Amino acid sequence: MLDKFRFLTAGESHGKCLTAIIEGIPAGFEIDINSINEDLKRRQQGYGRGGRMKIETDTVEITSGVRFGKTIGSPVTLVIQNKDFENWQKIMSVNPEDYTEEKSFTQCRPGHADYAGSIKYNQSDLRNILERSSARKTAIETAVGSVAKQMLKQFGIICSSKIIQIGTAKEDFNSEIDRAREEGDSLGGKFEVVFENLPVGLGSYVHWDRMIDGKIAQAVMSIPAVKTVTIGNHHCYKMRGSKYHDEMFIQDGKIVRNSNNAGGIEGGMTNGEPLVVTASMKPIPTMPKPLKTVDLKTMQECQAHFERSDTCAVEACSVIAESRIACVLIDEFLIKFGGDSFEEISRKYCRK
Ligand code: EPS
Repeated sequence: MLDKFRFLTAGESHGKCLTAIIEGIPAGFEIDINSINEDLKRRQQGYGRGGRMKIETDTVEITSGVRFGKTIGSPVTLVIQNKDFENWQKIMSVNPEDYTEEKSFTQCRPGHADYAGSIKYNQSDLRNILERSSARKTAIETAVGSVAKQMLKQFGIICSSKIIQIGTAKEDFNSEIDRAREEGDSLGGKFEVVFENLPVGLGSYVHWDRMIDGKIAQAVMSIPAVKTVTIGNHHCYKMRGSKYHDEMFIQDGKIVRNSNNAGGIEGGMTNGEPLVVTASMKPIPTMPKPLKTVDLKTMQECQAHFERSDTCAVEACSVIAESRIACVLIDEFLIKFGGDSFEEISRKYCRK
């Protein structure tokens, strides 16, 4: 989907490490590792996170593409070590001699990738599905997006996010999460991400796959557990046109609006107003109080597999969404103002 800012990630949840190679970052961009690590820390936090987050202290290592804090135009490689690998070395070994049936499982978790994944990839051990479908991989995706955010920031584009609702709670989120945890259950929720100071005209209306709202929706919807994505006012379907559309006025020689129901996008393009994206996350499917399911080996009804899980990860999800959206925005930014170096892009951007 991305054209100028492209990346691939690799790594299993309990494997040695998570890796990303980003291609297309022009030379001369300042990359601050501390700022990436700060985002990784934010992704690990939030009330309701589980045991794994007590083990990991996610930090990134940059192994290519940067010298003395600035990109040099070559691919940038990011690596996050999985501390938990120490406890899974034999189970996650690449060596066939280390094979053991211990830790394999066949009781699929409804709501997770286990069932469809096992059929698609012809795997009887559901660990082979769990390991990559786990939301653990969002750690390295957050790191990639953090680089994108830093690039956007160098042009004054900044982002923020907040939780709107956890389960049915609009205020006292923590007690809602405590109750779910005590009952061995899980919770989803809703969050909002805002990007400000975007230039007019990122994206396009000329083809369906160039509409930036479509790209953002794909980027956010593909975060594990996200089920809805909205841009702007989600009550649009029941509003009259006269109330929904954001009227335009002139103030001090500039075009201004008194509302932003469009959420910063009109005609598949940014319109200069803040980009406002809301998304909802379903409850996490891995639960201490397991759901009824089927053991794919015995074909008997049983209880779903459980090792450990988070009760709620909506706060983490909002940080991941910031990153995903940043990747789309920097890609569009480079399509419009791209060049081989930061200086070249800055010149184009100033002339906009
Ligand atoms: C996660 C790491 C995982 C889970 C969680 C997210 O670690 P582990 O499987 O070792 O507990 O805590 O992922 C899921 C619950 C899931 O179903 O995908 C992380 O780093 O965010």
